[in-house]
Amino acid sequence: MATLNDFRNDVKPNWCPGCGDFSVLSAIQRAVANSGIEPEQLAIISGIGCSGRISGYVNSYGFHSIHGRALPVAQGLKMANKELTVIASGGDGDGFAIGTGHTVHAIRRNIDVTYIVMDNHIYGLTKGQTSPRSDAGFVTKSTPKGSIEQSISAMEMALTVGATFVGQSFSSDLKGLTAIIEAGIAHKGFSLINVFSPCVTYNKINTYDWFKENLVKVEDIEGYDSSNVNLAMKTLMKNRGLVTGLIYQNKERPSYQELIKGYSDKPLTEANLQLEQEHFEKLMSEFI
Ligand SMILES: Cc1ncc(C[n+]2csc(CCOP(=O)(O)OP(=O)(O)O)c2C)c(N)n1
Ligand code: SF4
Repeated sequence: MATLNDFRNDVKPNWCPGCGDFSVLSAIQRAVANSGIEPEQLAIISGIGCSGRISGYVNSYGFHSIHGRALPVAQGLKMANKELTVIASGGDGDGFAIGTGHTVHAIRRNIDVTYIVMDNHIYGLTKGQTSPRSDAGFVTKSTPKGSIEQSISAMEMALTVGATFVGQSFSSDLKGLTAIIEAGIAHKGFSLINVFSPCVTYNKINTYDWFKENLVKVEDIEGYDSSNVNLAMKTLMKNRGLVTGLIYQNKERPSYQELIKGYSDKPLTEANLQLEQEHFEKLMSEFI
């Protein structure tokens, strides 16, 4: 059985020292090892951004796709080879700005993919512009007088479009982060995991200390029930979305693949998809 070491490779991350993304990398490697997955059974599909580099740092299949497009690639891959564990990943810009449309539809479609967002409330790779997750008033090179836009309430949005798994975590909490990724992988359907992952170089507001002061753990909320969507929404709204842990899970709703009638028992990559000659000729006769 593969261990944590089997998911490490020789590529040295070029993230800034202290970047929150190091913990996300470590948590993914721990979570897949704990889940009994082998490197050849895993694919990590990332978008573009500092966070997007993560697919190159794990010893598994990987694809560093394009900005905001990790999810279409990840969903296509999972549909074609259902035996693979597919993890999609990227930044808050990737998932909640340019890729928002894909995020919303992937959530409601519910294909069995685990989506990990490294949310630093800023665009890191392009050297520090306001992201849709930046708070109103946030000062950057792109908003020198402070952002006049409201930040997107990503977790609330996920609940309203029918999410079956919504979790949040923090880079400083390696144990909690590993556990929520394991739970996301085990979930039969789409899991959205937003990780507060500080950018130490460009975001001097939402620092490790800032998150420590502001985050509330669902385990510490008396009577919290992660199967209650109304409670999940209420708790998020009350705490400005700054809630960590398993926020919501619906174990009843079948995944997209389970709903497709006649969906191949085998991965499509192994199934015989060739048309019989007779069917082919019948089809062609309609056009010729
Ligand atoms: C289609 C397209 N538009 C814009 C860019 C420029 N670009 C690269 S990364 C990025 C945003 C990075 O922010 P985020 O997704 O939050 O990731 P981070 O770098 O913070 O991890 C942008 C706008 C691009 N590469 N491709
Ligand atoms: S710029 Fe920010 S997000 Fe990018 S590697 Fe450095 S600390 Fe991390």
